[in-house]
Amino acid sequence: MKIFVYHTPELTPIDTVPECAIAVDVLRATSTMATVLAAGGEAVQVFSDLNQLMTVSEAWPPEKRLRAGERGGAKVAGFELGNSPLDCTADLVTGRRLFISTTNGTRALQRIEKAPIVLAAALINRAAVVKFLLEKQPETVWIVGSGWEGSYSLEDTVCAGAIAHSIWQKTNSSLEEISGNDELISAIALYSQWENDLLGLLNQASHGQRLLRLQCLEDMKYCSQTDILDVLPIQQEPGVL
Ligand code: 3SL
Repeated sequence: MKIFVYHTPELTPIDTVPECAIAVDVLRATSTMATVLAAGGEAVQVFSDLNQLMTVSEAWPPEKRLRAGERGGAKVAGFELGNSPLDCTADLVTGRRLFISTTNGTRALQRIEKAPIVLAAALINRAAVVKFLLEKQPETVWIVGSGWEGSYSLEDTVCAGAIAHSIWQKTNSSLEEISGNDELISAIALYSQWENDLLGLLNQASHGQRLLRLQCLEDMKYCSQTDILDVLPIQQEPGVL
């Protein structure tokens, strides 16, 4: 297995797809998606465009759908939910489809949707993603950070490093065997330095700072945990996990 890390969707090659592509948006889109599916959500359907989300979700009975919209970290007016995983309780989401549009996370998923296997990963479901990769053994894997409007984000890269580090340890591989690019090695180095204080790292991150200004510390504490949800968000059809 060769693992490539891309810090943002824009950095992925345009002329090829890997066997397996993984979108990461620790703060907070992929953490929210994993939470919804673990809590009994029927599916998660992603949109970059808010109007399109409204149109498509209209076709669903109101009691079977939930609409989540986030821009700049804040909930979009008229939507039931923003992008806080802590709002996605089993009571609310069981049996319902989450229609979601966020600033960066949904864009990352759309960028990789043509890969034969598409996953959404966060720190909270890292172990489930690693287990799947070890069983499936895809030849090439991309881990794609969502970043923030085209720029690097620490929290996505540390999650890429957490996934790669676990594969590296569990397979007893050499780094050369699993490394598809230099970014993979720097992601593992970042994770190795911060694995015992991931919340501390999230607090340093620019998007972490933005969320702190929006009073989202509890979300950050939740999203900084590793391996707490045994759930594998996997694409069923383009845009639907
Ligand atoms: O950018 C995104 O997709 C969001 O996850 C950002 S936020 O954490 O909801 O602000």
